[in-house]
Amino acid sequence: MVQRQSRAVVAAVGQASRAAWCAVPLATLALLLLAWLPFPAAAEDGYDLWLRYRPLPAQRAGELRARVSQLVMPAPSPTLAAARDELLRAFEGFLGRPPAMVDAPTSPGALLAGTPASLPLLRTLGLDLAALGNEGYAIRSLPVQGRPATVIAANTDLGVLYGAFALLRQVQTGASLDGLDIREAPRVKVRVLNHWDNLDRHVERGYAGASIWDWWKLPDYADPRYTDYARANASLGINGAVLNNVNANATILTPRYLAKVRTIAEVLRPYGIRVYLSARFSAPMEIGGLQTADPLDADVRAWWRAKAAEIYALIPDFGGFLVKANSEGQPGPQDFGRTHADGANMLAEALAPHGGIVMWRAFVYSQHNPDDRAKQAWTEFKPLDGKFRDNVLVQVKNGPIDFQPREPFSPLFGAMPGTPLMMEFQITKEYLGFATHLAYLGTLYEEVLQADTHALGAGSTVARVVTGELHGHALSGMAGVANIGTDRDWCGSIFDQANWYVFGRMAWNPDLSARDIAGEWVRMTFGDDPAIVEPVVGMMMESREAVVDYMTPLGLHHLMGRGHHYGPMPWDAGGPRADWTPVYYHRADKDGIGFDRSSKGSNAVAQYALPVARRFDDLAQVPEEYLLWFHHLPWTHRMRSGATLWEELVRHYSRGVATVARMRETWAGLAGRIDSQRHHQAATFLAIQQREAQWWRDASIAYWQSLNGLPLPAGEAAPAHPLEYYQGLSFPDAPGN
Ligand code: GCV
Repeated sequence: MVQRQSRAVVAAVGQASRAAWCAVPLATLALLLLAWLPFPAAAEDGYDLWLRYRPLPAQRAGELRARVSQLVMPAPSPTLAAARDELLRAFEGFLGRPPAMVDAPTSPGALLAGTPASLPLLRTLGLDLAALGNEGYAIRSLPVQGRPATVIAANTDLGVLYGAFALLRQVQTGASLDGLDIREAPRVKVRVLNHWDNLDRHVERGYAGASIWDWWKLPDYADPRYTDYARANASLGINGAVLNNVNANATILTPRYLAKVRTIAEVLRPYGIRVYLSARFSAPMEIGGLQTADPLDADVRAWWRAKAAEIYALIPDFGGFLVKANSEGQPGPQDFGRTHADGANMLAEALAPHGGIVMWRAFVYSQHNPDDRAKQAWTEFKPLDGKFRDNVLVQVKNGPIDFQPREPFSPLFGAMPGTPLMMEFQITKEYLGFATHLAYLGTLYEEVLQADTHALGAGSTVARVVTGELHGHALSGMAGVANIGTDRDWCGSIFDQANWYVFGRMAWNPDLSARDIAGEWVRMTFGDDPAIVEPVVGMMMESREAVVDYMTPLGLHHLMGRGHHYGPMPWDAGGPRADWTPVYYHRADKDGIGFDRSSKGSNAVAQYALPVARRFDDLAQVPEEYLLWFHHLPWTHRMRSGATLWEELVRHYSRGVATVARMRETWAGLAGRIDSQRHHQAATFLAIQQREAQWWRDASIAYWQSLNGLPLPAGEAAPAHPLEYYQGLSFPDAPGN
């Protein structure tokens, strides 16, 4: 909040000068002056996220001032007002004072922003806005009335807001504002955060404090944080928020709570963010007094139609419902002998007259089904392809199990040409070390989005399924399970802000590169000093692979602690469900390790298109990063390196720990270049990560050795403790559970 302080100081100086400023004691003036001076290494708490707008160095400030000396931007709508406020706030931050507001350019260096309706002058400039649609924007450097100017133009107010943030990103990332010719439109229609926030403010799998939705104070009081949340999302193009947990409480659909939801919707609306709710399938019974929630029952259908009408009367731009049904104990249509399509279509029918959509989750598996859990979503949903109404998106997790550090892409992508499939990524790091491990998820998202499903031949990437381009769907979507809470830095750590950021950028354009986005984020978050940018981007780019190495190398998965999912517990065979135990997934014994999903095993490979199925099935072709996901192999299996599987496994564990040690050193070397508060936080968390990476390595190796009795490869250190030590650890306070 350094920026806010300096704005306050500016105001204070202004007031002082209007009064008898000469009467102000010299010491006070000196203090005011000191507070005004930009100190690059001043402590920052991370609240401003990537929208920091800190003062630019003199030369760049001079260049920018010449480019943006005036702002021509009528703002007849709340969205345009939000865009204008953001530009003024940012340029005041960059330059110490905002550009002059004028009705028409009177000197070189004007910035014009608007739609042809809000700023008719734009109509004279010959801009072609046709292809930009409802959310796109153009940013051009061009002469206006004979003077060099910069123009942000769009068909809609929201497009202007997105364009304003895009222009600011240019400044923040050190790009020149000369010769701009940018045209952007999102490739995915519904770009939405999923909050797993309960009504008691506990966040399921949340590691950043409590829910930001303060249900108690709502509807009367809207925390100013909601506006900053909206700004951050709009800066990325995120246009929706599901406010409550998919493990839903029907109470959210009662009038008392809908009034609260309306207040949030009103704050988010100017920023183009629609609110959605997770709907509990049995709500008609729980809050509606009906005897059934059967989706084919006339009374149930009427209840949902009335509920939709009630919601839209309060929130005319309500987005729709997200539903987790018949999964992990949640009620659903199968409780009444109906299919997922029956359930989704009933809700879709209720929402359709109002323009709402249903996001129906395919994260469905049952402990009563003896088949491989990885196969169950495909088995359930593939036969329903083409049976959903056209305002239904089926929301599919990126992999077939559950947000593991690495999974192959879900075989549903590409397998349901008649149904728009929405991607569900997890931003919160349930399985990647919570908020205290640095794991930049851009590389994970990119790996999944660029995977080739071969559904319609080579080049049928998951990204093209998700955008709807592959199978020609107009409706498309990407969801990210939010990592946001009441922590001052929003995400539980500075580096976790990058995961919110990269999700939003890739939801806008799934073909953006993880490295480029990391570069953007670092420049916006820590400044564009190459001595910072290069090493920090380097750390981020290797960080997720490090986590895979020390937690779940070579295709292993689901080895974490029961319930809270903290730390290693590969020996666990207890608990309520076999398909929640690590032993179900690794199947290790004295002879070998891995889940046989090949054609000789569960045949999960057959759920992929033929070229992919063949590659995963064939030991000679399967990428080694998925080896033990698809194959059960002897510990002595020869890897492509010539080492045995056991030797290679141990190497991966050690490599993961070594990478974290290197990241930690790199970060330590940046002390003094990054403000002390954020540097200290990340340094402390990297120390935790190094300790826990070692723990994962040692506990895992100790357990595998207890099964295979093999010696460690030469040069590899023995685990620090015997297996019993690791097995005796317990963490009743681990968060997010
Ligand atoms: C919201 C995993 C998580 C659960 C989560 C579930 C889901 O099982 O551990 O906390 O529940 O996924 O995505 O529905």
